[in-house]
Amino acid sequence: MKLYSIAVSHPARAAGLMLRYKGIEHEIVDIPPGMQRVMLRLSGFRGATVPALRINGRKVQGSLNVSRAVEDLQPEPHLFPVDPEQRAAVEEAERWGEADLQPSPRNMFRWCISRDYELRRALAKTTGMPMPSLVARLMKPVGWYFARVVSGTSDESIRADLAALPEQLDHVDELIATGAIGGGQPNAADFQIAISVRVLLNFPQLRPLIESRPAGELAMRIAPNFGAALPIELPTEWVPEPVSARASG
Ligand SMILES: N[C@@H](CCC(=O)N[C@@H](CS)C(=O)NCC(=O)O)C(=O)O
Repeated sequence: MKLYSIAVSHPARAAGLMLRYKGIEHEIVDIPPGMQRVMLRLSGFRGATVPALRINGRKVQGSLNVSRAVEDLQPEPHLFPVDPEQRAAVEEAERWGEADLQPSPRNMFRWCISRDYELRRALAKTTGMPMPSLVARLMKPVGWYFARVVSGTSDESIRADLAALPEQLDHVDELIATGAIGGGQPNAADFQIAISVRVLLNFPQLRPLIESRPAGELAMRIAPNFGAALPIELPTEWVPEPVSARASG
């Protein structure tokens, strides 16, 4: 089995963690950031995104499809509860995680990458690319393309994503409180949601909003090692205050 990934991709890491949880042997093919469209096409995939999984010749793309494909392949340990009501809650949480939460860190990261040479250099370095300074210069138009054309970000959209973040984190905490996620055995929604929260912990300005919440603890439990803080700088005035600061006025 081959998992096509990008080192900094959170849904790709979620896929890798699910495979590891199931004990399914797999090879990880790490694609350099920005090269995924070309590499995936050359590898026979139709879609442009990671995670992309090749299982005995079958091609599966998208983290929601991956969780189901690996569950079919090897049911134990379960990623989806057997009880229909619990399963529905997990599926709903997973869908929310994929559609609502997952794009936030990606959009913010791409918007910052398109504007910030130092961040592009840091990304090139962490992902082991040769000549990071040159790559950072050459990748400027690529960064712009992903930020503007692929992700459709703008100043307004990033400001709105940041404003929505506290509510999204509240929702993660609620899902933990209701038991849909955060139980003793991780399910598909745990992997989907925790990895997005985990990647947000790598944004130095957002870490204080997250780390003391149940959401932050879950993220560190599911994915203790995922990347490292990168010099991501969001406009300070757009960054929401942590809950404790809001509560004390
Ligand atoms: N929501 C999908 C999308 C994943 C996605 O957008 N992956 C990004 C990396 S985090 C990617 O490969 N993007 C490449 C592109 O849009 O060209 C999933 O959960 O699999």
